[in-house]
Amino acid sequence: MPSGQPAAMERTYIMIKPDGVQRGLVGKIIKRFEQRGFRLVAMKMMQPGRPLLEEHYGDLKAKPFFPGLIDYMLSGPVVCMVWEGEEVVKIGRMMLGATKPIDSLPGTIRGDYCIVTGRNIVHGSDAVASAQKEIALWFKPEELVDYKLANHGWIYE
Ligand code: IDP
Ligand code: MG
Repeated sequence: MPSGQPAAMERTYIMIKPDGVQRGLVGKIIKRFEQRGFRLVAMKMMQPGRPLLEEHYGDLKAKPFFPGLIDYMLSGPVVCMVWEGEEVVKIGRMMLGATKPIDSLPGTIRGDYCIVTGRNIVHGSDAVASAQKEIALWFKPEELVDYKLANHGWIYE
């Protein structure tokens, strides 16, 4: 893509994990996406069940940490969100920081708020295709709200 050209609008699935909720980080995490300029498309709090979590993390089923990961995700409510904006999948992952907090730079969510991989606060889709799958898994179409952000023209050229 030539530089200066706007990239396509994307959506990503961001989920505050049970440790993020219990540690009172919900507002801080939402604030980071808001202040970056992204548009909140959908949000809900829920206690996910095992089948939903096993589907969400289906690619990791063979990993030794999978049972522990599911138990962790079952340990309390999560906050599920869809955020929209140009390059939001890639930028969202940068805002989260690396999977392992030891590699997460200060200034990222994981780099600021956690220490171990198994309690890393937040989930974010890793590609546009997985974002579409995850949004469809966690939200009904009617839960995605269509509106124009009043400051859109101050965020995009
Ligand atoms: P991601 O969340 O950064 O996309 P993935 O590799 O997709 O990272 O792993 C999903 C989640 O599984 C991680 O966020 C973390 O909670 C957990 N996880 C990944 N690797 C380990 C590990 O080595 N030990 C414990 N938990 C892990
Ligand atoms: Mg992942």
